[in-house]
Amino acid sequence: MVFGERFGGQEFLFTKDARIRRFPGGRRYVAAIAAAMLLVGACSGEFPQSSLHPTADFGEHIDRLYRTIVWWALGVFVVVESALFFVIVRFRERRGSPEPKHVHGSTLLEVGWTLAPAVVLIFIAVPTIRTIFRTDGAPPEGALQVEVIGHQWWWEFRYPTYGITTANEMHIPVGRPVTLVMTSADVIHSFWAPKLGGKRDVMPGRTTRITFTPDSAGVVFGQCAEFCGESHANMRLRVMVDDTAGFAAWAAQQQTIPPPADSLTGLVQAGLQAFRVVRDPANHSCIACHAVQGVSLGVLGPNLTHVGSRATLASGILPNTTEGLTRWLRDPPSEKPGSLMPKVDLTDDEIAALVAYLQSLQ
Ligand SMILES: [Cu+2]
Repeated sequence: MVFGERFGGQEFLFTKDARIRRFPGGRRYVAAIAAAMLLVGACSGEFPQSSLHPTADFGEHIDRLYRTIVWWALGVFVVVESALFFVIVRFRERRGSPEPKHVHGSTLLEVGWTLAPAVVLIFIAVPTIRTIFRTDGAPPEGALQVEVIGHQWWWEFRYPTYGITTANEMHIPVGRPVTLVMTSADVIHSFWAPKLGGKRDVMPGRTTRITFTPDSAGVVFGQCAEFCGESHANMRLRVMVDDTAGFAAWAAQQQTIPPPADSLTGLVQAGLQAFRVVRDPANHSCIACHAVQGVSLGVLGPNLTHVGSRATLASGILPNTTEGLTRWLRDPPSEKPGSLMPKVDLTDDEIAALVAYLQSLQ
């Protein structure tokens, strides 16, 4: 930490070892740090992620614990700063005052400043441990199970009881306990939708869980919270908390089977053909990585059987519109650095046809 300060008409830097040297523009540094902090504080924008207004029981437990700790921290701050202020004023050097008496060792003080933090830590540890057990228990009966698989850089969501596989947008019903059973296909990720609670690491070869009950409908934004490579920051997710009827309607729609290939016509049929083409020399093809029920079985990329019903693309970084799809198909790695989906030479006609086909997959 540096502090620029006027001293005898000059600005100085107070270094860690308390030596003072001239430091032109010190105040500008302080102003720049303050501005950067304000800027970071305003970063939520169109993708707000805050744990301060939880909408599930898990989030509320964390929020309550957080507030408890803030009050303890505030108490410690007031006591320590008051003592410091008192000492600074009471024992300041006065003109002509003799050197104060030097003391060494005080059993009372030493026992006091060992015991006081220990007592504070106990008052923090007890609710913390209670919260850990409360948020890590077995899922209640009747909980909706969703399998979460982290990939570089997108989220796969499977609903084993409904036979649904989707990506990046998880739908859950309000008021029903949900248990996420999570693992990773590659490296360590971390699932975090701050308003719901969490977070939990998502690891290859291991299963972790989060259980929560959402208490209000709406969209909850989330994000991978463990650095997992080049596009870690682009690994977003959305949790759509639907009312009971809305969730049932969504699930029913996701269970529909796309119309058979030979019933498609026009641009949509052309799009299906482009989707199936294997392109030399690199042998790239959509069907190698993506599944569409009745068309392809690829598992490396998101399941596209109902891609047209999703609000966003590419793990939530692009809107699922004609423009968004076109941008994505034209050059995926420029939209999402490191994307495993390569840039493929597609003509404008092929892109338009692919867009029409993908949008037809409702
Ligand atoms: Cu990540």
